[in-house]
Amino acid sequence: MDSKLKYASLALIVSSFIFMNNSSASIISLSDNFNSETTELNSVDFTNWDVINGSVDTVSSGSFSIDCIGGSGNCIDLDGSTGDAGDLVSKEFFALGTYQLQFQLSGNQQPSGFGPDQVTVSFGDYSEIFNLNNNDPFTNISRFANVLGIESKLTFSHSGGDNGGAILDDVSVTQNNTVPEPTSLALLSLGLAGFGFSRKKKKA
Ligand SMILES: [Ca+2]
Ligand SMILES: [Ca+2]
Ligand SMILES: [Ca+2]
Repeated sequence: MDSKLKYASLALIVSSFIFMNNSSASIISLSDNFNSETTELNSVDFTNWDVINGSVDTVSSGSFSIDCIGGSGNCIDLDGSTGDAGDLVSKEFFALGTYQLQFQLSGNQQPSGFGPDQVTVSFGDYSEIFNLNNNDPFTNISRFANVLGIESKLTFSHSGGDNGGAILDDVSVTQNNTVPEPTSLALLSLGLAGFGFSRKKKKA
């Protein structure tokens, strides 16, 4: 085997390995249904979250006329009981990459008002404002976010503060490794091109 063919074969093997690596299954980075958290007003002690700029409540399904996902367990009222709605921020810093973010969000479920409510969700290059009326049912939101440049936390930020806020449940963040990076594809092409070149030369 001449040196060009050796080089081309090596490039092909290396690039194929990178390609296969990127095809591996997605990784769940965060998954929280809040059901193991303590039910209390103005919660501060969360496993996966910090509360800044105000307060949030951990409510059990059936209390305060709020139904959580599945009709049991707990969910989060993003406007706590201090008259200052909170920011719920992930403790985890997410590394650079592409992620699928999913969560369930409803209106405040209060028959007597306390709405409309506004929640801003931010994660990497993704930011979206949700405006919810009292009786808006849970909606499963699914979005892709790129974390570029620096690590990022996931933030749910509720505006205002009248102690009755949008309700959050079933948050998950999944790292998406299924799409090969352009550099890997370029390497693969380079490997194939080099292999073809060497084969031609050998024939001649
Ligand atoms: Ca729940
Ligand atoms: Ca509240
Ligand atoms: Ca409100």
